[in-house]
Amino acid sequence: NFLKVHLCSYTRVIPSLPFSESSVFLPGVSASGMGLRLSQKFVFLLFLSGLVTLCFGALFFLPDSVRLKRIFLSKNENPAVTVGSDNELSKKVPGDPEHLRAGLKGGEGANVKLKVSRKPSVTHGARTVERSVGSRAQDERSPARAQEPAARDERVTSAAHNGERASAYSYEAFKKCLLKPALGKNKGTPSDSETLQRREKVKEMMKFAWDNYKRYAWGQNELRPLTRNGHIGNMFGGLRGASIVDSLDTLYIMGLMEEYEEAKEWVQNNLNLISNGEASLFEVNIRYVGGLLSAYYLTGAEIFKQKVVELGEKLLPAFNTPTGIPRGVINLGSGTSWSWGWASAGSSILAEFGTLHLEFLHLSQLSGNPLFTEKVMNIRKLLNKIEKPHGLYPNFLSPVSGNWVQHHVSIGGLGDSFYEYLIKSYLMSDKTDQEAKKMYYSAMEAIETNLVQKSPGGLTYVAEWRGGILDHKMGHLACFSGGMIGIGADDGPTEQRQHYLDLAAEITHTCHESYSPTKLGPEAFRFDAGAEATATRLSDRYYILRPEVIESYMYMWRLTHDPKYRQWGWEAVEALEKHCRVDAGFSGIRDVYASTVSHDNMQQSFFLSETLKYLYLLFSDDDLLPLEDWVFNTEAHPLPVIRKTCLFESNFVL
Ligand code: DMJ
Repeated sequence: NFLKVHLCSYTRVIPSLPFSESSVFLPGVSASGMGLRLSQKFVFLLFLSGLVTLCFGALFFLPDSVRLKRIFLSKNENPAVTVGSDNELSKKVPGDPEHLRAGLKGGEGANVKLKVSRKPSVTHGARTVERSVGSRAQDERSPARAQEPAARDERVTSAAHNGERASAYSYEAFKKCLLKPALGKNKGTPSDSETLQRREKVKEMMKFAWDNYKRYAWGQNELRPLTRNGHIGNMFGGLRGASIVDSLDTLYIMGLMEEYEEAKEWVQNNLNLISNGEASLFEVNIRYVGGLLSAYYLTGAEIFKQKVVELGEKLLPAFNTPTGIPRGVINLGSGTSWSWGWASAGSSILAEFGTLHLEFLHLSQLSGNPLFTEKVMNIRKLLNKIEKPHGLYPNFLSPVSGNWVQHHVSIGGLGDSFYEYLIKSYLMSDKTDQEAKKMYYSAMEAIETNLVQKSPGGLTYVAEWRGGILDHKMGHLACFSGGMIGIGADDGPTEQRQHYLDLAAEITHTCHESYSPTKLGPEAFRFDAGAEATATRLSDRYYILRPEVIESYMYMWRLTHDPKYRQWGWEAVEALEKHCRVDAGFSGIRDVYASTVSHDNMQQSFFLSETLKYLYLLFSDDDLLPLEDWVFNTEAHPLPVIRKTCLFESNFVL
């Protein structure tokens, strides 16, 4: 009994051992073990060592959360498989063929079921998240996936280190490295009166949305315009003021200076980063980190830099996984992280861990701490090396094994901004990041070969791919791809440049086609069973003030100056005014095909950050945030191109 209980002390293991109680004791041997013959002692020791080996081996099959496993195995777990970070650059990549053989093989053949909810909700409608209405990520998470906060890298919080390096950062040097003034010669004021009037209208919409948020929901995350109260939600881990942080740069660009000052003051006095809630790493990064970074770069106000570096450090523990691929949810206080409960087999989501690169590079830039860059370069390295089915990147990857978990590929929800960040990483590096460039154009080639389709009515669209089978649908989220393919056209292979620009225009046209008859578009539209860019399911007909179609109009306008894009943008302004403006703000609508509008009572923060900003830029001259100097993160926060040589010459310490 002693042997059974103490050598194999984890009770769940005992019943599964291949020994019966009597077989623990050898025949002819007294229980005390005294007076044994030498051969009996040898057999006994042999048996004992076999038992110990068996118990140790069994540890590998225990869930990660079992304390015994963490005690015995945790020390080796992280360093052994983290690629390229914390001096582990030379270690083995879990995605290489050797690991693929040993690891959890995912894909079509794997016995894993996709649990992603297809219900509409997405109150914080990220491109990456499809989840059921009102679901709480922390309720859905699988408890077995809970991770202990791994030991914090001492470089993370070393104030002395950051202080010393950060003080070397010179805002003045940065400004000298811009090719043009950020706000243009005349703040982008267009010369023709009609465009100017349209721009003024958009500015008025921003002021209206802001004033109502301020009046009814100040300090909370979003405004509920029908009930005239605030919404906090569960995406930001106890952080507040999402609409404020998301609006800083829009207010500043539009010259709403009083409002900008109020927002800045709130950040200074009320943005409390000491929070213990569970946050979406992706959402906090794109809205808060992105919002604070661009506010800093546009204004030079130190408070934004200070806050963003502090917040960035709180996100780092999410990367403490066997592969360094972060999990989707993090407790900002304890650093504990989880995978989303709805994500297939505890996987991380491509568009979530693939949408950190731009912000994290800037965090290193501002703090002087290379750790941020190392973390995202590690993700890049793994993705670059892993085998890709038909050259495509599936949406689910295990942060433990580094293998794909499901072969669902989409340029819309769950995949989208990963592709966006590849081309934007290249552009933001002053076109020096050749790896990002190569990965982007190879991914584009695979997408064109496998996903891009022409409908019977002649519309070009990007279908979704489920283990080789096409789903002929496009999400509203996927409509950002018109703009993305457009900005990437010029740097593609010479013979492909015009082709990419044409493809961008065709996709943007298709997305415009989906905007009817209200002139607002559904969440998803189909191209089968006679459908041509229309939603066939009632549950796909909602519009939550999303920006993606307008985002593509803005880029296509800048690239082609075809007046139709401004015209289409104006149609959207009129439709927003007609269907989404209510007495106390703007609201999403439940059915874009209904003659009587039903509102969803939510003014999303991305409406202020993206939809209205892209509209404003569409009606501005191109020198307002010129694309030679700025890339927009996926929440439309402008981040400057990093010109290393120039910064170095201007005495900026990298
Ligand atoms: C925004 O938060 C970002 O654009 C994100 O990448 C996807 N979805 C929303 C807007 O639709």
